[in-house]
Amino acid sequence: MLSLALAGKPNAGKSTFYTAATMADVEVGNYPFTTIDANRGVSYARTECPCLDRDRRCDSDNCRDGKRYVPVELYDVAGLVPGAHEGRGLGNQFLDELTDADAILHVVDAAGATNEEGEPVEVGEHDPVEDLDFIEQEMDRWLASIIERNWETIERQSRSPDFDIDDALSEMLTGVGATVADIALVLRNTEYPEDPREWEEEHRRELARELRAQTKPMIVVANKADIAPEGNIDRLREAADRVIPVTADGELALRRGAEAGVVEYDPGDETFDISGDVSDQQREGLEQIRTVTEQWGGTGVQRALNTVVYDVLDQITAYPVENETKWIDGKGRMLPDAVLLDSGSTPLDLAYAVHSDIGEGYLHAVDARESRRISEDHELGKGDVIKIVSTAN
Ligand SMILES: Nc1nc2c(ncn2[C@@H]2O[C@H](COP(=O)(O)OP(=O)(O)OP(=O)(O)O)[C@@H](O)[C@H]2O)c(=O)[nH]1
Ligand SMILES: [Mg+2]
Repeated sequence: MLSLALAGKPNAGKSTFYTAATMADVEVGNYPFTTIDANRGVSYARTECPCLDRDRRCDSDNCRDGKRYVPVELYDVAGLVPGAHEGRGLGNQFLDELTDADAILHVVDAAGATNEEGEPVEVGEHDPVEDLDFIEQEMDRWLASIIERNWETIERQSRSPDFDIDDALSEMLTGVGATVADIALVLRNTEYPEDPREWEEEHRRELARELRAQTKPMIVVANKADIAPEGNIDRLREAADRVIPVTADGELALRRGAEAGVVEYDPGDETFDISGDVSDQQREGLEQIRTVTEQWGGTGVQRALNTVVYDVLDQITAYPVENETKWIDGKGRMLPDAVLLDSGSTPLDLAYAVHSDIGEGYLHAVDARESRRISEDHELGKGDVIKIVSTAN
């Protein structure tokens, strides 16, 4: 499963985002370092279910009337302050948690209602643009320190006559969660001496920077958009690439309202209806959320997740089935599974993603929309429904 991490300053709203996006119960508080241990849970990317092209909707629990929710892992880590790599705040213990993250949602308090350390201040008192860069810097320093720690080993290896710096670096970097392809790219983009004894600190830093940029793509969640002073979001957008205005609190209220049956809302909807009895106070709160959803086309929580999954990580969703005419599995369930794959993936990749046995026993595949066989190296498209024939099924 893809793994997405929420990182950012204390008190920015990471746990609120996490709670809203997973509907898990975790502690939220208006003080720094409410969260100490990482919370891990399942959240979803939203897409259109292929059942919309059929005469009935599918049976999946993850499909609501054609809105298909595809599971991804989400985790919420402790707040990070500048200097964390040298032990400030809760230090860098949580940085280790980011090792297996495929991407990072950097949660920023766009309202400027918390200072550099995450302590509450008046709305607008702190400039959130100042919070943008430090996460990357902290991660770079942390990675550089891991490289530093391994350097003695590399120096020792370099005494061997068949020493190769690229091989040695690759071996070390797979240890911090980078793939072979990532490392090849990083090494191509970095200049460094062949002899490890000639490396300076700056070489290690640059390697760390390239590695982080390649393996930890990031978007900015401009949270607390409901109370952000005018202009803050625009300024964040000028300063960073992918900035999504969000009200995590608003999303949480809508999901809870939907669960209680007083609000009609599915995660990712641009708007909502109040359908049950609510108190005047609740109605007022909901109408306040409406000002955000009207301005930004929703609360932004689902948009942030979708941007990471489909734009940043460039995933497609494919639907394996056993029966290519009815789009069902062996138990008669229609479109039971949705699988995220790197774009450019083939039916064989899908087979392996379903199960390694299915991949190993792969015989051929059928595009169920077209009812025709497709070759092993055929490039799958968004929303493809695929029957895989394997000796293992
Ligand atoms: N106005 C507003 N407040 C929010 C929003 N999201 C979170 N908050 C508030 O911000 C405060 C901090 O929220 P948390 O989710 O605990 O923040 P955190 O980033 O997990 O904080 P640490 O665990 O301390 O690092 C709480 O008082 C939340 O209610 C939002 O969208 N709008
Ligand atoms: Mg928290």
